[in-house]
Amino acid sequence: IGVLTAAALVAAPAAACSDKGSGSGGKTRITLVQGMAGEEFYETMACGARRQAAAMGVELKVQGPQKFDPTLQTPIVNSVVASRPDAMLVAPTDTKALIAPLTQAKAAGIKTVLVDTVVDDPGIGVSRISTDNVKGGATAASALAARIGDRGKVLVISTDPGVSTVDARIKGFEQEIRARHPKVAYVGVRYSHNDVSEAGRIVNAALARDPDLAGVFATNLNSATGAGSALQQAGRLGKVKMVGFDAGPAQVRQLQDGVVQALVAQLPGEIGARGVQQAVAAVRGRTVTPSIPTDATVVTKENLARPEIQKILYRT
Ligand code: T6T
Repeated sequence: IGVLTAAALVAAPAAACSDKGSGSGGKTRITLVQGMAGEEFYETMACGARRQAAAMGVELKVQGPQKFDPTLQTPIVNSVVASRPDAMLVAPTDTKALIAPLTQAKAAGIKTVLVDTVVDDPGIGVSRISTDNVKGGATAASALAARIGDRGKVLVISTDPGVSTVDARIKGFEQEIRARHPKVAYVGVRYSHNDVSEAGRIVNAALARDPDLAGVFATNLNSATGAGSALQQAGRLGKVKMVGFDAGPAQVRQLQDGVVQALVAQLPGEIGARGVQQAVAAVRGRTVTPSIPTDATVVTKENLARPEIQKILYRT
């Protein structure tokens, strides 16, 4: 796990994403359906996609549900399909619930690229672009084990079962703990429904049940924000170590404040940019890459100031 640079991509530095649209003059029309609107991971992805679309002269629209919820995302996908773009970039919020609407998209001839998350139907998505989340989960496990002296109880906080990315992170975490950290006791996973307050309540309940809890792995932005705040409020800083996935502004603050000891940062801007490239290739009948893994990087208080790390922090 390191930092990947791709010369073919338009750089999307951590500065503000000013170009909010790529115009409507381009012939190829693409829509990005985010997992959730306004959330730093997906906004950074949108920014990368917008820049790439502008560079390639194609039109890009961005939409997303207010919550990470398949019942809210499905009608958005349906309305995008009804508007007949040439291609769609989609981050499905559930591995099963989004199969039907995405099958409709396919039947309508809309080229679909899956960005970040996937569905359980291999026939959906001409290309799938995402972090290697199993590897990312394993990386989180090693980072947490190292900070707790390789012993003690560890808890995982995730969003909901059926979200491909976080499920894969849990899998990688569990595999790594079982294979290489015999004195670390995995106490299991609790689901926050991607709600910050619920993640906090889970940590409080875990501390009451296991006062000797040694570590927490929070599998995404909201899980980490809530879990970190709860540890801070409980006065358990330094006693309970935490590793989070993703690197939004709240996570970076928690890292600086010593609430969190390490973050596994993804490259959402690159996922968005590559998504546009693949969508355009599919629409133009060019070679499409079915699966593109993007890299992840461990961010710590020690390496935070480095320019290559600053560059990958998520934008607001
Ligand atoms: O971790 C990302 C994304 O990869 C995941 O699929 C859902 O949660 C995030 O958007 C962060 O909150």
